Amino acid sequence: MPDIESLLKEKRVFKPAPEFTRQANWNKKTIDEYRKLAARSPERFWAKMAKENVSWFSPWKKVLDWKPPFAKWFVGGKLNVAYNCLDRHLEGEHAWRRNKAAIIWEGEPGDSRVLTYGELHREVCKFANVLKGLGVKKGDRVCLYMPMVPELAIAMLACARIGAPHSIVFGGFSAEALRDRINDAEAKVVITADGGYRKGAGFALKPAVDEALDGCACVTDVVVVERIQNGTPMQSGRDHYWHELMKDASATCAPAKLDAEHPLFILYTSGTTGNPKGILHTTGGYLTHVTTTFKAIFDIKDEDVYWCTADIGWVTGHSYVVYGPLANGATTMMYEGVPTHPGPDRWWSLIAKWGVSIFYTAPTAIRTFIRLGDDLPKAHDLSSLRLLGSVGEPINPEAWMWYHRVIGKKKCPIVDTWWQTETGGIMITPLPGAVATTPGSATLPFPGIDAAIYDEEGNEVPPGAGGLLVVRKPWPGMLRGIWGDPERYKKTYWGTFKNTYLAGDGAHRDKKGYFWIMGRVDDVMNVSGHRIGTMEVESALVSHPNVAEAAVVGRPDDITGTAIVAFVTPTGGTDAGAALNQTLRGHVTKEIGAIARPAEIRFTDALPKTRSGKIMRRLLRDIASDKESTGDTSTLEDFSVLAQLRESEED
Ligand code: 7RM
Repeated sequence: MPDIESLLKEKRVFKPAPEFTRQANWNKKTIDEYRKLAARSPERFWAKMAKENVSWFSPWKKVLDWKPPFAKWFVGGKLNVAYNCLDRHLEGEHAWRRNKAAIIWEGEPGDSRVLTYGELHREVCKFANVLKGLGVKKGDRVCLYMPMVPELAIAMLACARIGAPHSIVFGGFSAEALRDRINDAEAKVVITADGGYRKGAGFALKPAVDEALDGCACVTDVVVVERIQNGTPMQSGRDHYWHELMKDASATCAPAKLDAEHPLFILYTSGTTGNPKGILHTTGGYLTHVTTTFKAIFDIKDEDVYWCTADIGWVTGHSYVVYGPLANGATTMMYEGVPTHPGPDRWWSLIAKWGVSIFYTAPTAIRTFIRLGDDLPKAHDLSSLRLLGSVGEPINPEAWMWYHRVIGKKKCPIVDTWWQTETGGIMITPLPGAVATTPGSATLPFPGIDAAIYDEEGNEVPPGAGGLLVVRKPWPGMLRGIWGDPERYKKTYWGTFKNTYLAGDGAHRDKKGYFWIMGRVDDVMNVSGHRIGTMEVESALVSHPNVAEAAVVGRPDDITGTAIVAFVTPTGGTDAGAALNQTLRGHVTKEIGAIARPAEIRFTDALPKTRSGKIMRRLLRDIASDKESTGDTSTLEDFSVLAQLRESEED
């Protein structure tokens, strides 16, 4: 990993400003105390957090039941996530929040909606009754395939209210990808929309659901939010409009008293095989983790307007657009469309318009804006900002400095937060009132998180050395399994080191103990902060009749972090030209979605393989990024393949 060298030279240190520290939710003293407590007993620390930050119907009997690799947190405790996100802000000392904005939503065309806690509670109760009316019972799975509209958050909370785990499928996924996920989770009901707005035009979403449901026997009903009014075909008996079902729904719905380990959601994420994994999260531990981290890391106050730009279809949207902010009674903003419509300054105008004070986004977006120039943000009043966050991939020091200087005007702390779909919430992060930051480092583990870096033998590496990022103790937000596949769960995350969670990222630690995350070490690519398995794209490619064999690798890209490069061997007699190239890109889009479409396809007669027939991806990665292969090629079966591949570059 040559990048380690350049990153390690990064020496700039930004200390928390005293004015920030003075007002921080967690000041230095609190954090010292918490770190001490958590070091002695993570369980006692998390129990304290669960008590302080979450409301329970009945207390737990045991904080942690750890039978590696299966954890149960707050055993015997009863609670409800929707109650924590809504009802408790309408009662007691916080009753005034009834008329506080819970969600500020803006559509791409410029329409907007502000839902107060009182209104959101009402909508959620009504939709929970709608779900019940459709026969959804506690434990039944509900699939959400929606654009970024308030109804998405309402549907999530309604599911949580009645104990029906949701499985959200990002609206950019294709009908095929949706079908696989509906079937894997055996969802009973699908919530969708006729479409949404993107790049200045309406796009249809419902036809993908119709196509997906062609191969799904488990789904009985589809609820359709009318967003773009495109008169989408409705199947009578199966499809219902949201607004029609809501018309007569009662606004009274008691929150189900759910077990702390009751499933809250499944979220599919890419792994090293072609099949995405259904990551399972449960109720009490997850809520404790996201509520606590949100309060401490984003320093949320009642006066703040918080905006996380992630789509709710990814875990960042689950934990830090919806559950973390609402459980804290915060105002959370949602924006429907692309950052560049109607102009490339839309995001900055949104910050100025709504007075956003806390802003959480991804390095790929920051790099895009750097390229668009400083004039765009400078033309808007960004003085409401007081804290910035980054997530999704390593942030390069140049992007960090630009974010600090041009967006934060050198006065906003930046929290570079490392975590994963599997971890549920943030794991490694600065605490803005207490931890000095250095561009490119996510700094230190959150209290109660025992992160370390191991070599291949499972020994902790010395400072400065690279290795594998692991977590040595269970934590409340950790995944509870892979839906329907306990063996894969054991093998993927716990099969390398004894009783230790393997994150799949390479990292190293500097002399201060700060963590520097270097990116994936497995066959997972991180494209614009989104995880895509090389195998997924390969399976999509080989499912096309003109493809004999395919190998997919990532190539470093200035904007998206990684660009997808596919090496394809066409079947005999196929003309490997521009037409096939276009066809295959379209094919991958259809099978998975546009996010997985290769940036480049190279045709070749053969792929480099070992004598045992394994594709040598390391070589392909070098070729894709135009690097000399310096590594060992002694196991390569046919050397002429290499020369040929180097010549396969597109014009
Ligand atoms: C939250 C999220 C997880 C993968 C993870 C890393 C990478 C995320 C950072 C980061 C360096 C960060 N969930 N990653 N955050 N790398 N610094 N602050 O992104 O499941 O979709 O992806 O993303 O490789 O393993 S995710």
